[in-house]
Amino acid sequence: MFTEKKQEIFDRYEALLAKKNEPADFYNGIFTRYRDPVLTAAHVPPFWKYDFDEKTNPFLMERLGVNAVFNAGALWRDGKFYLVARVEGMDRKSFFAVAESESGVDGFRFWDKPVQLPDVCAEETNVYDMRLTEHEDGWIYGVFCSERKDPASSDLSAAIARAGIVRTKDLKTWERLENLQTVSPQQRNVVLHPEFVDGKYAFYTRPQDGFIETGSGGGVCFGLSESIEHAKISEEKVISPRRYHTITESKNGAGAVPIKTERGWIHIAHGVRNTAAGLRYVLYVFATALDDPSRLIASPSGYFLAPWGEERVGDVSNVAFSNGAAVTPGGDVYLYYASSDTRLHVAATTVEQLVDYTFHTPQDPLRSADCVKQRVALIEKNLRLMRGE
Ligand code: M1P
Repeated sequence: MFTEKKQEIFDRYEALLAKKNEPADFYNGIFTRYRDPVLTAAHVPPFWKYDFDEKTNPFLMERLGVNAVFNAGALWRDGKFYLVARVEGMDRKSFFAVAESESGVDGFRFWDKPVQLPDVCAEETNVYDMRLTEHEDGWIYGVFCSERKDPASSDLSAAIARAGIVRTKDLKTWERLENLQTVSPQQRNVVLHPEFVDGKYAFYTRPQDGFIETGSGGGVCFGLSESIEHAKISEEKVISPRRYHTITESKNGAGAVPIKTERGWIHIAHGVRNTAAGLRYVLYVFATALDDPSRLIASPSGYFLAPWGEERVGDVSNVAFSNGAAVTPGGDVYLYYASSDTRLHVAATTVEQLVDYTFHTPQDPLRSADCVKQRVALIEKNLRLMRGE
């Protein structure tokens, strides 16, 4: 019974990993969605969860269950796709684990052991959402959220979020650097720019007054640091502001490492608005200038990707979130996005499509009256075309 059950567990796991993914029944001309998530809790190797010793686990129970696999940093290297995913145990603590695939849309297999970051701070309680930056200095950096309880508050849910920084050459050996210091008391969704700017390390930050609320934080910011080993930003300039009655009204945050194109740096970020049913997270796009990555040059209107169908439901429902995209030398882009803090999906597009979307989608005119004028102009143009005029 024990042996058969164990075999069944491994057979089911291998069948899941061998399952081919297919494009979903969805079209918008901007990206291709895929039918199945690329990583879920079921993709975690069984030997991370069960004790396979019949003497100590006669009922073959999961001893250390996994709740969810989601928000992943991404890289394409030497013909393979690598994800550093956020794996959340049933104990609510997250850790990082590397999964690799040949195709980028299916077959993601976790390496035998999760990442064990250097443990440098006893107060650090949770780590999550690593952005992977292949920097021109030759290192791969991982910038992630390092969270601890707020010692100044008696509220048990009061926490402090900071940006932790690690670096590696092979995703196996990780060196921990000092946490990023900024003027803002809290930081989440920090991304390292892949190139030096004015000879300095450049970061996208998201200042926030509290753990959940960004408060006076005006949006996604840009700041420079002389050093990466002792990263410190003394000035943060808003480059993608939050705006009233848009998808970024409550907050926003940088997502994937910006993609360099001939027209500018393309950023895929997230925007959050509040609703009677709670926060709604969607992905949106903006571009900054090649000669000055802090200068906004394009802001297509509205969201790029929102939770769709079953993606809308999960531990934190109505959330689409991304912290990683892999770009191949041929210009294919695989955007990894999580749905509802529960599982990870892929949306495939190309640099060419992203450039077209970013620079030819009209801007949000910010008022209903102007939005309807914008739409009527499109309708009239199409009606003329359809009439053959
Ligand atoms: O629960 C949704 C997301 O919430 C946070 O994002 P933000 O800091 O913008 O609110 C992150 O903790 C993220 O992990 C999570 O997916």
